[in-house]
Amino acid sequence: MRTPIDPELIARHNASLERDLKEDYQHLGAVLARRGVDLDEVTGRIRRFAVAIPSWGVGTGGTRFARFPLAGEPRNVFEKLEDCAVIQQLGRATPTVSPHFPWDRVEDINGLRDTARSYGLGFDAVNSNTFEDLPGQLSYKFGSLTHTDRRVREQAIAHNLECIEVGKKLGSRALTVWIGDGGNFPGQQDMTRALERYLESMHPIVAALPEGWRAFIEHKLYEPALYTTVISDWGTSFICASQLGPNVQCLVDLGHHAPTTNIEQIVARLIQFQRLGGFHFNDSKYGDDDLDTGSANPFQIFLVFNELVDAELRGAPGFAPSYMLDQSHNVTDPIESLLESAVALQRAYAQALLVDRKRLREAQEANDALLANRALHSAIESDVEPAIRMARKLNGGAIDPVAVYRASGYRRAKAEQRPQELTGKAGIV
Ligand code: RM4
Ligand code: MN
Ligand code: MN
Repeated sequence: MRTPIDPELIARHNASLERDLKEDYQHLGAVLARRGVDLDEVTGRIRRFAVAIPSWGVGTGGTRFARFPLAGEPRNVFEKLEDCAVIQQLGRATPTVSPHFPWDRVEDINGLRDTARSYGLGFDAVNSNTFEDLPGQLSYKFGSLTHTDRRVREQAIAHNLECIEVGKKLGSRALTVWIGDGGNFPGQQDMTRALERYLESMHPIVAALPEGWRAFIEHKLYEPALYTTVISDWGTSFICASQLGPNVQCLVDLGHHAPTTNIEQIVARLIQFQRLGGFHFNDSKYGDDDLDTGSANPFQIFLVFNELVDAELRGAPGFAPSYMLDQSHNVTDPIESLLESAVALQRAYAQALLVDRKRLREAQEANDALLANRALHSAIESDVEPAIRMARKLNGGAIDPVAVYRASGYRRAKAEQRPQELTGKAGIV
């Protein structure tokens, strides 16, 4: 297997941290044993936790105003895979990549699959893109799957079918459909007819899904359309999934709701009715900010994981969400951000595993709001870092991945090997 970071460097760093880790781990084990929790069991679950890297996330993002490229950032999907391999080699929580087409389009799809394999990587959901124009195509300026012009709808359907074909070759098992369709002015779009056209367009896409595949419908409140958005909320997403078939589920992007929305409640509902397809994890303060997961509001991620762990432990029927990140890194090295984001998810997961669910249930049944709330808070008060570090070490990664990454000089080397062309292009990703 190809290892972009020198394994010797990881081993040396780990050797210098091993003693402290052992002590910290033993201490945490003793603390948790007093509460009846088996630390090794928690560590085992963390070891099996996995989240996909978005291929678009390893490049530097930007805002509507400017993009400040990072020297040595990837210039094509093969270089993106190399960066994803670094993240996986050090962090061991991100064994798959979620590709985006046409951004990642290549002639040799089998070559792409083999390159991923050579790094020990696989592919998660394939993302279609009908929110941008390509030269020589009909324009998506006024929509794609819901466009008033049948020819534009057909073009958008054909693109999704192509994504499925590519995904089959890559070993993916899901298609994520996010459309930017909507309107900027009251009256611009007939809301009912737009949704009818969406369903009509989605039927042939769903019909083309191979056995065992799922389609994920990703909703988003607004942007790029600023007055109406066709798939604006989880209600619309849920209705469409129900209309389209059992293999169509909802994808929750953490940044795609109004600021005060109770996202964990949406998650609970989708689990209850077997429509939770997956996540695009990120963090935000105002809107679809695409900040690093857990960097601004880690409690939100914990509350989502509290629902996920509850479903996992009780074996909720049909519960198999696909975990993916969807972030835009404007001021950090994307590799470092993605490493830290995967850890933030492991932390939320580990903390949710520590919730005393029996005590929580008893408090809920007795309407003891204070004790019920305390059951959640005592879980996040525990320092689970030793469990996360131990899981990473046991999985063959670095105890301190960012320190090893910085010491490796990877980005400096890439800056020489990957000279950039300055495009001056602004953009969200
Ligand atoms: C959208 C949405 C999609 C992603 C694009 C790049 O806001 O989150 O998931 O594919 O951005
Ligand atoms: Mn997303
Ligand atoms: Mn988004």
